[in-house]
Amino acid sequence: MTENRANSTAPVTAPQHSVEGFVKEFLRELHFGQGVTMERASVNDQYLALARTVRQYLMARWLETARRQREAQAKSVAYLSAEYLLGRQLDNALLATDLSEIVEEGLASLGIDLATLRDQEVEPGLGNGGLGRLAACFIDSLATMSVPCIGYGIRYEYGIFRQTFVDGFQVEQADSWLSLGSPWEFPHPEAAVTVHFGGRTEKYDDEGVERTRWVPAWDVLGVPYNYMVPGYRNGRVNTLRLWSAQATNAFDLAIFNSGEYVDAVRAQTFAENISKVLYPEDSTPQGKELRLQQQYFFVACSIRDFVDNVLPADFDLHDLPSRIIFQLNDTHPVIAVPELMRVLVDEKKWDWDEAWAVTQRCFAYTCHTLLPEALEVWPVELLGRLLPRHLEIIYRINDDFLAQVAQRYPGDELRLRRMSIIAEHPERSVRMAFLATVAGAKVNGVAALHSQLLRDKVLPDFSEFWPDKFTNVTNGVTPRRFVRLANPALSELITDAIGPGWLTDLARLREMEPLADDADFREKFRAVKAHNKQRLNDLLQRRDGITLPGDAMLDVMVKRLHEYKRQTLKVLHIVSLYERIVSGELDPTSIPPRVFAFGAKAAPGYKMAKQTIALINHVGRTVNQDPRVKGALTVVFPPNYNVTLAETLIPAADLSEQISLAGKEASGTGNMKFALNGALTIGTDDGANVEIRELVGDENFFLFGLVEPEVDALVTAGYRPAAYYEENPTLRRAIDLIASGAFADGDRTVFEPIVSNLLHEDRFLVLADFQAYVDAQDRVDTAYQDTEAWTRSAILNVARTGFFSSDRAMWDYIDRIWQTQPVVAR
Ligand code: F58
Repeated sequence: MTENRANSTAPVTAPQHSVEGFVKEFLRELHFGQGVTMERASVNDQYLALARTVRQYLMARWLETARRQREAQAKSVAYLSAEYLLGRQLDNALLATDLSEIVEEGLASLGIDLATLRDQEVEPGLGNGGLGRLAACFIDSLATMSVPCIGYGIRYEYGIFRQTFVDGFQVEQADSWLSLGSPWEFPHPEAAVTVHFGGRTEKYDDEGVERTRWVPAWDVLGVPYNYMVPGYRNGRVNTLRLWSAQATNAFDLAIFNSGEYVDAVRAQTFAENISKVLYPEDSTPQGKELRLQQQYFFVACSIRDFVDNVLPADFDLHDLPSRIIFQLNDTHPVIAVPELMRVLVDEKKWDWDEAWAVTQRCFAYTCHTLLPEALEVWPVELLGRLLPRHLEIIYRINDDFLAQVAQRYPGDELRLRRMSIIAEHPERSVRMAFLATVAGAKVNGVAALHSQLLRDKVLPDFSEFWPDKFTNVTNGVTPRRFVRLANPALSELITDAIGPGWLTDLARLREMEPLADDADFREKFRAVKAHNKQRLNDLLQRRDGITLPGDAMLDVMVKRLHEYKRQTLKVLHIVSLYERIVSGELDPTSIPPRVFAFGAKAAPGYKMAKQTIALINHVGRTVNQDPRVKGALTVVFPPNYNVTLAETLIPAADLSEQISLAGKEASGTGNMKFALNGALTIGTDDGANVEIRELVGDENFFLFGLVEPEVDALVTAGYRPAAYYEENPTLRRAIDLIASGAFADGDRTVFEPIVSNLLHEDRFLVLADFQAYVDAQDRVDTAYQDTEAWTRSAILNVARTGFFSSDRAMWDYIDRIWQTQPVVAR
């Protein structure tokens, strides 16, 4: 008995860090976890057993991290994000535990190929693009830096759709990433929390104090699913907690008793829709009711979880700001602000001012956009119907805030209207970015230029009112996934040159700078690129039956399809080259052979974006089949661009396309990944491109296009795109070729909307930047022909972009916003 008790408190230990130790546990997982023998095991059985074995190696650290954190009572970051674009988990876990070699050898001894099992994993695509991937990079960095963090989000049953092409047009398919089992998650149905919706509020007398209570109409259970977030070989494993919606068991007895059993069940399962699917929108959020339900659902669960489960039972919530900072990843979680107020005022029965003082210190807000149409607003009617108490709270926050403004600017009615959290037109609605700004202790943009424009253009009244509230934290990416895992050959080269320290201190890449002048090193660097191109070729062959021509420049544009990102500009360049070769103006042997690679998903309801995808595919088909340009120009567009594909595509690239209209891309993070993997950028003065260029130097970056003030001036003066068409014969011929139906079997109607949009509207100034872009591309061609100079520039791009580690970004957040501390093992 005593012995048993002693055992029960013994520390959890990991399996032996050896080939034998691994094989033993792997077979146990196969036999007792999957219930199969080696002879009968499918690849999926083997993958699941492997994943569960690897996770055993992390378990002791995970439990220890939690224990240490409870003891230290340190301040935590609660990252609130509706999206986490995680990418595959297995490789990252192998890297964190330093198990790759052991596993490879152990599996081989059983006749299993690790690479095959790797490919079995379907990546959790619980995000749309940059914003979701940023969240994943941030939690990786915090774990690696031993900073207490809990990521909160939604466990969508269906992540971002799987993209297929039918006749070159995008067709979406459901992403059932859970269908073969998800070995990385730990469900805790016993810890489910209840979330309420709808109904009404009522006043009541609470011992002489008038209080409000919410009488909701329906509810739903939030079941937490925990995921390990391992730090890089530092013994720390943080937690990502994603919420899944489940029906409560409180069936409506009235319906039940009337014999309508099926209706009663249906009404309940309705609630489960909340975490069913990720909205596949990029940049333009639709004001859909289900979306607001998702937002409230996950933040209500998260606040309840933190207050009731993470904090000790006797914790005095007045000290909340010393224990937590809720970082709002864009406006999607902003409803957390009135929710915390509701908990403090209605449930804990605090005074309003007391609650507001605490709430204001618990939140900080990151804005990820500059597009006005991307700023979330919720109609008052909808918010009031779904969350009546929260609407009242928002009104009160607004009243108090406007009173403050009125005091500072007496009689300035217009200012009050501009700054009100409630917009009156076109319909009465809540401006979530304003609410976040009023409630947040800090507001940050995601690149230097973006933060400046955020202050000057998006929230000028607020930055005047609270100049110190605004700050910048330039985005970053995790070097573990996007250099070490994605580019093992480059990683080895770097480590051979400067030692292994760079992986957790990326600024040390600077030490490589002198090697740019070392011919031997350049040779090795080129060998790495060639190897990565071969690896990409193998993948595309297997995946899509695409073959890349050997020895061509690889020019890559991968990101969501959006007009402001200007994939159309890239297409016009390709069409123009094609036209000039076919018409005899350009000798195809005078330019280096190029592969133009695209990867992009379009929001399913975004017509112009879907048309652009079709245009790229149709241009590709024509160009690739035409013997006159064979070898010189190749267009490839593998479907379903995702994190997994990025990890093979980016390391192979020579040229990175970052060509958004100046002042529109908040930051970009793909741009950082390319530079860190030795691609040169052709880009506008936009987002983090500005900082990349400053760091790598003008001579190692192909800058083109209007700068933001010029864009502003041109638009104000009245932009007329047709003028560029009329005056530039090269541009005219390219557009005419598209208009002629040359890429649509002679059908002039297919791409007419794109052509007419370019000529008559062109919101993102594609035509205005066309010539500058073509000129910059000519400079690229010339530069690429000097192999040694190009390689030198590529190496300098790697050496000088260590700043873009998400570790650095996290230090900046800690320093400028969070004021948290790492918790290190004793
Ligand atoms: C992106 N935003 C920015 N939004 O466009 C990009 O410049 C930046 O680098 C990145 O955030 C990280 O800061 C973005 O990805 C979305 O995907 C939202 C999804 C939900 C609907 C609204 C857009």
